[in-house]
Amino acid sequence: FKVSRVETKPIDGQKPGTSGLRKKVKVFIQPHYLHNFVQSTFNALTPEKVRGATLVVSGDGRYYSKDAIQIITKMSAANGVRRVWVGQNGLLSTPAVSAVIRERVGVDGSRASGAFILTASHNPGGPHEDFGIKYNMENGGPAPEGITDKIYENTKTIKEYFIAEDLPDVDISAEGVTSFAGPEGQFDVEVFDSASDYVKLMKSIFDFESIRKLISSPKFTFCYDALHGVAGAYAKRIFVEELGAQESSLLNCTPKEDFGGGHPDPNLTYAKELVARMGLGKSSSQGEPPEFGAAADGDADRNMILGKRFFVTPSDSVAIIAANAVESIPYFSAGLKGVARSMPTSAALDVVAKHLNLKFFEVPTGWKFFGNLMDAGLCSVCGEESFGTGSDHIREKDGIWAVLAWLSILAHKNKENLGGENLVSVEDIVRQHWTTYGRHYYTRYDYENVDAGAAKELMAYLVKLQSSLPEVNEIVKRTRSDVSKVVNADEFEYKDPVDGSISKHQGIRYLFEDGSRLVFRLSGTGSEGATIRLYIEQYEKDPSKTGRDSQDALAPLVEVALKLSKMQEFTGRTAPTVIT
Ligand code: VG1
Ligand code: CO
Repeated sequence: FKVSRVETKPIDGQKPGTSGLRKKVKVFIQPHYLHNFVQSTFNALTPEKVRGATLVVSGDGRYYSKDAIQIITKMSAANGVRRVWVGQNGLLSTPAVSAVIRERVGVDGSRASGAFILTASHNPGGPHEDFGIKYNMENGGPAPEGITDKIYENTKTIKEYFIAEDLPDVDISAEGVTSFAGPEGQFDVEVFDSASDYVKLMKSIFDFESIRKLISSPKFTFCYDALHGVAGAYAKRIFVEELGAQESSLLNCTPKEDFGGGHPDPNLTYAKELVARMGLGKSSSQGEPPEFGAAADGDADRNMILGKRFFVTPSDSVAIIAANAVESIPYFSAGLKGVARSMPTSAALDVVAKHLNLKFFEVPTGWKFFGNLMDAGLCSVCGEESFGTGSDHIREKDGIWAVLAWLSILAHKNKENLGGENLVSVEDIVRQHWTTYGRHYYTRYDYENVDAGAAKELMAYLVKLQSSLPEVNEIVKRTRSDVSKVVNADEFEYKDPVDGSISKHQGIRYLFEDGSRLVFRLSGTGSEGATIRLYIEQYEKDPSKTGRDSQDALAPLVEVALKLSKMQEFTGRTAPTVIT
C-alpha cells in the first residue's frame, strides 16, 4: 500500500469527555471528522507507541463501528503501526479491550500497547444516535488527562493526516491474520475471538466450580440482560457455556448496532424488561421472580445488580464486594491492597475501609483516575455510583466481573446451604451489611438534555452561593427544619497521590453536619445539550432505621437540594429525566 497525506482543517468540539469523544453519528461521518481525531491521537503519543506498535481497534458494535474500524486500520498502516488487532466482527467489550492489552499474546508473540475503543457506552446507538471513540494506554486504562488534553490541543491545530487509501478493507468476520506490504515493511491485521482472553482471565480470578454449583441448585434462579450490547457475546460463553445457566436466563444477549432501539443503560428506568422480570416496578411480570438478576450497558463495563424484588444501589454494591472479597473470591485471598470510589459515590465504601483498616481513596468521576492507584499497588477494588464496579485485574470497570463477584459472594454464603430450606438472598446480604455498617441512603437525579447555558448558570450560581455558609444555612432552615446544617461546601479538586497531577472543578459539594451530602456535577458523556447530575446521600447508623424506602428517607434532602440550586428556575424542569 501507499501512504497518502491528506490536508485537513481543525474541527470544533473534539474535546474528549469523561470517557472519550462522544457525538451523534451524523457528526462523526462528516468528512475528516474521525480522521482528525485519530491523527490527533497518534500525534499525542510518543513515536514508539505508534511506529512499529500493536494496537487494538474494536468496540461495542454500535452503528458506524465497522466503517470506523476500516478507517482506523488504514490510518494505522499509514502512520507506521505494525499490527492492528480486531475482535471478531469488531466486537470487544471495554473490559475485554483492557484485558486484551494486558494479557493477550498475538500469533507471532506480539503484545499490544494501546487501543482505540469504539463506543458511546450507555448512550443509544444507530444512524440518529451516538458514536464514540476513546484511546486506552499500555496499562489497559483510559488515557489520562495529560494525553486527552494533548489530543484536544492537536485537534485545534491539525493540518494533515495520513491514510493508506489503497489498502483493501479487511474481512473482520473471520479469525486470522492478513498481511500487507507497505513502504516501511509489513503490516498485519489479526482478527481474533472476542471472548477467549477475557473468559480465561475471569476463570483465573473466580472459583467457577463453586459458582457452577450455585447456578445448578434448583433453588437458585438467574437472569442477565445485555440490553443488546456487547455483553451478550460474553454472557453466553460465561454464564451458559462455562457456568451452566440456561439459555432462557439470558435476555437481549444478541449484540445489535442500534441496541434494538433501546437505551443501553442498566438502571431501573432503561432496563425495563429485567426490572419487570425481577418483580420490581409497576409492570412486574407474573410468577416468581429469579433470585438474582443483572444488566449491562452497551460496552459491558457497567452493571446493575438486582435480587428478587430488590435493587442494590451501586454505591452499596462496591462496599459489599469489598467487605466480602477476601473470603469469597480467590483472586483476593491474600487481602485487599486498598479501595477507592469516585467522589459522588456514597460513603458506604469508606465505612468498610475503616472497619477493615484498608487504604482508601476518593477520586473524581471517571475510571481513568483509578488506574494510577492500581498501577502503584494501592487499590484492589473500586467503584462508582453510576453502575461501575471493578478491580485491579484490568484498568476499566467491568460489568461481568461485578456479576461474577456477586455470584461468588452468594455461592460462599450458601456453601453449606444449597440443599437447605432457603438460600441466603441478595436482599439478605444487603440488609445484613446495613446492620453491620449502617446504611447510606442514596439517590441520583439526572436532568438530561438541559439547555447548556442554563446548566452553566446553575453551576455558577452554586459556586457563588458556597462562599456564604450562613446564607446557605438560611435557605436550608427555611426549606426543611428537619435537615441538619451545612458545615462545609467546596468544589472538589483532586491531587493524584501517584503522579501529583491536579484535576479541578470536579463537582460542587455541600457537606452536612450529620454526614449527609449533596453533590452537583455536569455530565461529561452526553452528546447534546447538558446533563445536570444531582447526587443525594444520607447516613443512618441506627440498625432499626436502615430499612426505609430510600426516596422517602431522602425526601427532605431532595427538597433542600432543589431549593438551594433553584433547579426549576434555571432549567424549567419540575422533575428529573431519570432517577437512580
Ligand atoms: C458518567 C458517569 C461516570 C462514568 C462515565 C463513563 O459520566 O457519571 O461515573 O465513569 O459516565 O461510564 P458523566 O460525566 O456523564 O457523569 V461509561 O459506562 O460511559 O464508560
Ligand atoms: Co459503559
